[in-house]
Amino acid sequence: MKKLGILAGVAGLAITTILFASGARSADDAKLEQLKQQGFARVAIANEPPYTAVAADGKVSGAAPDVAREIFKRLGVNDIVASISEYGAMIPGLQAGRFDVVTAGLFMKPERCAAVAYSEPVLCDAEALLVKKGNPKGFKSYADIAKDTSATIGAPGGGTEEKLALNAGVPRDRVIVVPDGQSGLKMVQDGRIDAYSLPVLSINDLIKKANDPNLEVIAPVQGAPVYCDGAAFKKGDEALRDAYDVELAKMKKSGEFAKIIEPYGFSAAAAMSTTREKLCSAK
Ligand code: 6CS
Repeated sequence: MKKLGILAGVAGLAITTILFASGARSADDAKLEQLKQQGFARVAIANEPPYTAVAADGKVSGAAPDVAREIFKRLGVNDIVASISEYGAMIPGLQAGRFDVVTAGLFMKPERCAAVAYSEPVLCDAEALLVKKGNPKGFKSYADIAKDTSATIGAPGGGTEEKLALNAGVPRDRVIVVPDGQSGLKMVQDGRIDAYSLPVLSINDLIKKANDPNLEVIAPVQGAPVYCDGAAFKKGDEALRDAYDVELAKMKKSGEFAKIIEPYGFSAAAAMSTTREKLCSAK
């Protein structure tokens, strides 16, 4: 996957140079033209169902890549090629040119909006905690975890839940970076952490598959906002982002957007009830 990414990057550079030399396109269209010539868009995902998923045979699915695949097809880019990344590495990877876009449920927040060019909203969700059955420590919020000096919480590195826990006052040494959902589940089952936090739909997917009667979901986490993601493009690729938004808006209007994301449990109405502008200016 990595080698393909490097080859694609070199090919992309060559194509962009030819397009500029031919004067065929403005800088704005060059990126989309490059992706068309390349034949695919390199997307960053986390492999966190139902947002993103990679099957044993390598097939990529999940609400975010499925929306992206359909939109890129409409833009003349035939496919997507996915690389799995930790949330905290997605924006640096995008800025370094390792991905063309992040389609992973990377929630819009002001600090991220300053670093990337987000599309309009796609997937919205609240936050949840996975705990032992009976919620023995009575957690309802990140502040509850902060108050209990013996409590530990697991969360994705560079992820929203890690930030929420730290901002609620949980000390750094009690916020444990967990690489993926399966690890977080196991750590709660083994009592190595008291809670594991992901968005509601991700935790629900984990607990359904675990089929373990000794686990419980606390959702929504009190005091935590409902977030929405968007496809995240590199600053400078706003023309590509705008072209993406045109197709996204058409799909929202026609009902095709709902047809893709709602079987995964997401609400099209929630994404259509807000905007990038509102989400990027949220306090
Ligand atoms: O945007 C984020 O940081 C969070 N989004 C998802 C879909 N899962 C966890 C991650 O922390």
